[in-house]
Amino acid sequence: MSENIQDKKDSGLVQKPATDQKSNDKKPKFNIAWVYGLIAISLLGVFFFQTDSGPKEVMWNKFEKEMLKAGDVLKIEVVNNKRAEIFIKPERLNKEIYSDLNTAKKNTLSKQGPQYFFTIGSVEAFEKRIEEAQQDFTYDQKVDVSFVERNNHFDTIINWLIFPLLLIGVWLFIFRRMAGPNGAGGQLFNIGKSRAKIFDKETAEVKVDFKDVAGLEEAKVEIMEIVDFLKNPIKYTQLGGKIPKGALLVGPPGTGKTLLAKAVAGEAHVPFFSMSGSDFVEMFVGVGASRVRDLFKQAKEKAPCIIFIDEIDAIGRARGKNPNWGANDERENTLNQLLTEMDGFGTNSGVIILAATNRADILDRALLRAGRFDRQIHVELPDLNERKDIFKVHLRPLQKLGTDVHPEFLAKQTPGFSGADIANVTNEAALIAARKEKQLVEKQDFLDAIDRIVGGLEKKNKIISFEEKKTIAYHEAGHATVSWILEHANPLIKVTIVPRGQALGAAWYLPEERQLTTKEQMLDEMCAILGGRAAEELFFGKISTGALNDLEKVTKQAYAMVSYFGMSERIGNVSFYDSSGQNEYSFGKPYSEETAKAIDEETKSIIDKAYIRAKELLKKLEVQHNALGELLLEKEVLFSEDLERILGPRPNGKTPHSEDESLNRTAPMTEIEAKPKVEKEENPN
Ligand code: NHX
Ligand code: ZN
Repeated sequence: MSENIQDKKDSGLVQKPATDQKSNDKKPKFNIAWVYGLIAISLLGVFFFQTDSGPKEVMWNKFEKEMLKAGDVLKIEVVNNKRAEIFIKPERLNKEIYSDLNTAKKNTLSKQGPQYFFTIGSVEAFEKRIEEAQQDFTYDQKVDVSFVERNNHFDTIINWLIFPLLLIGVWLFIFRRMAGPNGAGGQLFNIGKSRAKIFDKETAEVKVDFKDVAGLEEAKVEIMEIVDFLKNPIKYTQLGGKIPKGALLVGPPGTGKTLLAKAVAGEAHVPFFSMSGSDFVEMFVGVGASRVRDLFKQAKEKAPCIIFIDEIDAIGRARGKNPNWGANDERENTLNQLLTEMDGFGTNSGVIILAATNRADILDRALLRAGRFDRQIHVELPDLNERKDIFKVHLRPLQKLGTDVHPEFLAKQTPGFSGADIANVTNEAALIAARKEKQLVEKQDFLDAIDRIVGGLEKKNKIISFEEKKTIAYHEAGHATVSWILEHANPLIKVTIVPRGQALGAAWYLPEERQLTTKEQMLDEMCAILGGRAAEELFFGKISTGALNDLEKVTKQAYAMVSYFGMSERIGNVSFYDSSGQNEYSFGKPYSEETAKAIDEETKSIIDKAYIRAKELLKKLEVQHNALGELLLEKEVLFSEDLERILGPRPNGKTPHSEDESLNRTAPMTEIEAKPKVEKEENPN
């Protein structure tokens, strides 16, 4: 019996995975009410029947003295040799002693009786007692005693119906509870089922279409083709072409891979199974593979359709070379099953698999070979124009925008931002404007939002001593000075000594958007980064831990120059970069000890040279640098205008404000108005 019910439930789940979630949300509630109702009704019934209906129990003595000897008894029926039921003569019922029979019974039931009963030990003893009690009675007065066999319907019902029903109810209740979406048992019962969410015509949850995807023009073209494959496959197959099985969306986080997939779902009007790679993974062995199987089974039933696996790297990571490494066995089984399933159906079966990852390089090669994820669609960080479009999309929901907000300007201010970052910027800007009790979201709010997202929260109340403050100011002034006069360094927008995130101060650059970086650009950049520590050393004679982030950046860059980009003469045009990612499990380095030493030395030499250069530049510009540092201490934020005033125009003329009229800001910004309290307290003079 239990198996049947479970089977039914399971098959229901198989057929309707999409509504699974919803129905499970509602059903248990219904069930709880139902079961509770059942219990309540049966309890009530028991209570009602046993107390209100049927005869009242009476003690032998009372019966003998007050009823039998008084001649009130009409007859006695012994039921099943257990229970003696007493029928009182109707005409005697209005006697005082019968007034405890309740009124309802006096009127109807009790007229016929039995009104009383008592339980007898044995038939023999009962007969003897009755006989003794009626000793003095005449023959006519003697009471009839009849024996009846009676099936107690009530007991029968209780025994055969209500208790099993109750049991089933309780059992069902527990079962549902366990199988529900939150119950531990739910996972147990459905462990091998795929966790895919399905979106199709009935579930109008996906409202994204290609119109909502800004930027990503090339990716859209590619993916639209896939939609077309599904919509009219004949167009492609009649020429003998085969419809591809899958496409891999590759790109950094936040660039809209999932959005693109959702747009496909919204556009294709075919069922769309969505699932994350990590959904396959469970601690039980074989579950991942079973889920893959189930997913494909469901998909094939609904073909044509799309399967979308987000974060496929969770299962698609390259399999280890050494099979005894263990630990990853389960993941490998899942991957193997996926590979098999992708090969298992014919090319034209109408199931197209989309997968998204931000690390295509670590995926197993077998997954990427022709016939599986044939095509890779690269979803890159948006460029200037794409960011502009994305801003336009995200500015739409903002109700009131200041007249000074232009998508072009915002796009220029956000190099390297992903679509998700831009969404974050617009949202943050609206929140900042609301915090300032403004009626409009203005340019300044957007700039503050960008700063916040890049640098983290401003910490104006951080306790910083004057000595530290000065070190920070000179450090930042060092960055500013060096980057200003170096031809290839990134243009500086502003420097600040307002703590933000984990940084105590920062120099803000607006990196040029370029595809290639020359050696000169790298060297100049490193020089500018080292300008901070150089200034500390030169003008304080002390260096601090503050340069940690700077040194980290520089070291990585120098190391990359030597070992990846072939930019050191001693190492030569050699690169140890591994774009295939296939050597992840081999620990040793792909070069000899001597080369390792040479790389280290070259890296150090590059950094040393850049540092010396930075120091020389700063020595030459000591006056300007110190002026900058003092001004920074005073104003806390300096913009490129201030820098130009002190340092003169930049050598290549590339200053952000001269390039872009709209970047001219009306200093001072809010930061200056609210100076940290600490400074005043600690330095009253
Ligand atoms: C800290 N951060 O964590 C402070 C808050 C010149 C003042 N101690 O280069 O902010 O000092 O141009 C353990 C030990 C980060 C953890 C030392 C984490 C040092 C940023 C570096 C400004 N701007 N550096 C910069 C900065 C810092 C850091 C650490 C740590 C500096 C500098 C961090
Ligand atoms: Zn620094």
